[in-house]
Amino acid sequence: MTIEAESMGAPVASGVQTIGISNLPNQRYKIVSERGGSFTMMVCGESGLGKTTFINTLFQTTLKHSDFQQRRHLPIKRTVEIDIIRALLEEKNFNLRVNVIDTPGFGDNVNNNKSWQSIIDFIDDQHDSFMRQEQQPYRDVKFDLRVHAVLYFIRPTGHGLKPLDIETMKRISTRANLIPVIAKSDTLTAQELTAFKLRIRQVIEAQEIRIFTPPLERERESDLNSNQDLAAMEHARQLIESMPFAIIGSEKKFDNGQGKQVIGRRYPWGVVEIENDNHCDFRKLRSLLLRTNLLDLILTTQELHYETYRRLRLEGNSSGTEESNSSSTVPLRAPARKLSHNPKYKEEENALKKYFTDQVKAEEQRFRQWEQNIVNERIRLNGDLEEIQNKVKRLDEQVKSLQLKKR
Ligand SMILES: Nc1nc2c(ncn2[C@@H]2O[C@H](COP(=O)(O)OP(=O)(O)OP(=O)(O)O)[C@@H](O)[C@H]2O)c(=O)[nH]1
Ligand SMILES: [Mg+2]
Repeated sequence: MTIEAESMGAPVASGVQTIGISNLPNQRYKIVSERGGSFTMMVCGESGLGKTTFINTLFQTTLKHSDFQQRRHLPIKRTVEIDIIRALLEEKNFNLRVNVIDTPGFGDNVNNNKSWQSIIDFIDDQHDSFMRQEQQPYRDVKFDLRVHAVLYFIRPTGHGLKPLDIETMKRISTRANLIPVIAKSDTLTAQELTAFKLRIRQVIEAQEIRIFTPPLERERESDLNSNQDLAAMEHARQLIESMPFAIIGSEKKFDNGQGKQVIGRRYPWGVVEIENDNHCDFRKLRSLLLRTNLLDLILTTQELHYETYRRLRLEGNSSGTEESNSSSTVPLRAPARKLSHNPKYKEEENALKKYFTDQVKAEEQRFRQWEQNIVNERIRLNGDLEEIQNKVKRLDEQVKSLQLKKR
């Protein structure tokens, strides 16, 4: 099913629910808007875990008026091919283009070997396409669908992770920001969920799978703003404690028993509310994706995942490593843990960070200058306006005196 929530030129969510993009600290806001304000996420995992439903739920709770509204009444069918859903979130003149990549579920086949291949190929292809565009003499990149976050849906078995989950997550985590989520968490009790989360975290650690973790401290000096920073840190801690996020998806609204219509799932004993933190982690996940860690996700994709891809591709090419002619082939990568312990890599990471901080400072300086120019221009225009108004006044008086003389 394709839902094109974007209507050309027309803001689709103007003035509706505040999702908080414009609340990002100024600097981060600026960088995001400078980079085109585009965010791409992907959902993947076994079939029937509610991936498509989740996308609809996410859009339903952030977009209120759009052609998405009409299309969402279409019945959800099994996803059979990679599907790109676009939406435009607008808030206080800040536009964020959101692309969500829906993927066909895997795991149904007797032989699930390599069922992750199309997902991995998609992620690699986007890096590859970006790299090619960057290599052009005029590097105004037109098409960028690099995946900033991959939500990996885990079946709510209560037991643990399957080898297929582990295999797939490992591959994703070396290429993109991986965010594991527990699907259909309404099917587990609170105790089961807590134990399940713990078990998953243990497996992730034991298998050395690198998952995206909200940074607890801001590394950039300019982000340090005591109170705001403390609150952000506390929020990040809460997010980390909740991982892997337990989510529930639904497109239906029910009365929550207190006369309020809420998106949820109805059971004989009551309604499970999707936007209730006591019922699931949907709000936390949404906040991480579209608000608090939007920039972290975009920047790590650029600085870590894309740069690693680029470096490996270039190294692979120059050393004449045999590659298949498929552009989707990516050189083998070192496991995440090894990467982060490699001093050479660390050096590179630090250099990148420094480069980024310098860029931000330069940008800020440019912005301030620009702001000052605008202020000066306004003062000049106001002066001009006053002069013109005086002229009009004088001419008015002349007309009046001429009219008097005529009489
Ligand atoms: N209990 C429960 N059911 C859900 C939830 N989310 C989706 N479902 C149901 O699960 C079924 C499959 O949902 P889909 O959204 O099509 O799942 P999918 O992961 O996109 O499936 P594929 O496209 O085959 O990969 C539907 O009947 C949904 O109503 C949830 O959070 N809890
Ligand atoms: Mg689907």
